Amino acid sequence: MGVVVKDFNVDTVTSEDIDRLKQSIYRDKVAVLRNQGDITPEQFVKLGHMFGELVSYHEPMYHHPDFEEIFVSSNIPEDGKQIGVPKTGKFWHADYQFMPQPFAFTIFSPKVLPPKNRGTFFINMAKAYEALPQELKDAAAGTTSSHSVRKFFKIRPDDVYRPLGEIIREVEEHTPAVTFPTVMEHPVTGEKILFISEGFTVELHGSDDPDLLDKLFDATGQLDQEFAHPNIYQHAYEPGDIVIWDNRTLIHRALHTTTPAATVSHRVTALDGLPLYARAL
Ligand code: 7UC
Ligand code: FE
Repeated sequence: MGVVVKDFNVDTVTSEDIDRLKQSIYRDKVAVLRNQGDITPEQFVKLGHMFGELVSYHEPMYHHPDFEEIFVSSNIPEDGKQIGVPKTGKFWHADYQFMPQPFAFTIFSPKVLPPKNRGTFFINMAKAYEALPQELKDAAAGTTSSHSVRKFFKIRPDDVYRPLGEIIREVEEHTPAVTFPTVMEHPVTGEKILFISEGFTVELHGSDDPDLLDKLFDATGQLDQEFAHPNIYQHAYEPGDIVIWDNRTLIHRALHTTTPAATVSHRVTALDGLPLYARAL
């Protein structure tokens, strides 16, 4: 899946190049920029800005100490201090699916790769929709789904000794669940996307089948604990890769490492000025 770019240089790339790259990501869903191992955090932010308006993560504990636009996932402390958050994204999701404006592009830069199990699982939810049996397509049509961060909101250092009820209330107040059409049309490609994920989608409205959401998770491969479902694509990283994907169409899940090997990654996330979807289906 996707395209590979071999001679990318953030300092010489033109806006026409970026436009072509964006179009190929809408179409092919993933682009890999090779040999970017020397990119600085500053250049990484610059790259992000070329794709659109960058959005900093709503919880500051994820921010890079010098660049708040960079979301840091790390399990190795620097000078005894935790930077970013460990073990992020180990569940099926689209980034910011629980927010009013989910991102158009996720730009991901693995910094320290574990020796084994380096990569991310993806499911293309346009293809997954296409592959559904007709009765599930019919059942999903015209329904809406709600998405929340509540199952995967990480306790912050300052939350120690706070009552859980108070934290839960705060999460619901700051990040109330959002509702989108269950099936939506991609604003660029016109594809039909099933916009649900097992990690963030908490409810489906407008169906008389209380099990419909679970049936959709199951049929699209999101309940497969062996990751053998034909919809699941395992993308492997090479050192120096930057991977950019269409966050409207792909859901993803961090790979489970069986050993607690060091892993560090940076990401920036961009809006593209287009609506999340062209129309509800
Ligand atoms: O800690 C995490 O796994 C972060 C997750 C709840 N949100 C990532 C995102 O961009 O939506
Ligand atoms: Fe993610």
